[in-house]
Amino acid sequence: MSAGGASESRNFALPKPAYPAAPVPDGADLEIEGLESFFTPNGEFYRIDTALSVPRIDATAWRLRVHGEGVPEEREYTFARLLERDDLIERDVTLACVSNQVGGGYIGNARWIGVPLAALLREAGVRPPSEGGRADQLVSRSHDGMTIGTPVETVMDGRDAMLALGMNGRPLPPEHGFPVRMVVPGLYGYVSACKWITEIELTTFDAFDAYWVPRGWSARAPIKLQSRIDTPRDGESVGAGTVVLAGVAWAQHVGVDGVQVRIDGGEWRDARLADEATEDTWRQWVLEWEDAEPGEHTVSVRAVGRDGEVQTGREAPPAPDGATGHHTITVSAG
Ligand SMILES: Nc1nc2c(c(=O)[nH]1)N[C@H]1C(S)=C(S)[C@@H](COP(=O)(O)O)O[C@H]1N2
Ligand SMILES: [Mo]
Repeated sequence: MSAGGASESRNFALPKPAYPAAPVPDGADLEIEGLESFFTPNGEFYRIDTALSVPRIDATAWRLRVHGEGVPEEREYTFARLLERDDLIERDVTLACVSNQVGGGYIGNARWIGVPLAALLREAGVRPPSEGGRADQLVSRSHDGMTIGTPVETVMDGRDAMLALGMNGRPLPPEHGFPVRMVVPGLYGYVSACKWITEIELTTFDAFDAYWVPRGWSARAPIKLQSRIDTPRDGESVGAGTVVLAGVAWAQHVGVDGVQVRIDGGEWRDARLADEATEDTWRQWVLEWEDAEPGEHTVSVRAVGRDGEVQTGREAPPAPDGATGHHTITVSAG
């Protein structure tokens, strides 16, 4: 970036990451009409904010404080100091909201550039509980007063938890947390993805409840194995004969190893999976349903995780820790 006030606005060049993302295989995006694209454009990415208006932050005045249990001396970082680090990572990560209904759109995939959070915490003296650290909760505070609690062990277990500075090749849009937000693969946004972050406090889950916890949501919330049918749409009329069924499945930080589709309560059939980008990203799937008879049909989908988990059909609402059940649609053929 150039000196002075360039970062007040979002008109600065993102730094080159020391560790670029692995190339996405051509076959990761099936490019089927009606199927959401592998990368979600910034302008279409879902938004969840409690703030009534989007915070506008002057990046030159922005500071990040890191303090608390196990941090011998409080640290303070400027935006310029984060940008000039030599350990920036670039990673593709699919973010998901705990309040997403089965089949819903509160999920998106982006290419993020950021500071590896575990490295920054280690510099500050933090050790995870497995290495004797007493703080088991990292509390992020934002410019707009949000608090988000994340397990210290999780952000330091080797996954690509980061303080993101860039989203899909651009500085973070104001709506998505400019100048800096957190991203942790595998955890729902309300327990990981603090936007407009200004403070990280090391504490314990016993000592502090983050914003959503007294409001009925779990303090710890890994993303649940889920899948969605994107096309056809629920209630759509399709021609009889061959119908292309396609959608996405996700199991962040585990990986998706299978997707199965069931028509009219019959046998589960294996869908074809798109190539995998990383285990932290969603995976597209497609099934050509060749013998669609005229009339009404139901179509359901389920995913299989790399750990062998088969997505449950048991229906649960989003609260307290994420919806479950099979996305099921009705289509009429003929
Ligand atoms: N400051 C702040 N950070 C926040 C939130 C918020 O309301 N305020 N919402 C959280 C929730 S619930 C989710 S799912 C993600 C959504 O990020 P996005 O709006 O960029 O998609 O941000 C998280 N970070
Ligand atoms: Mo969320």
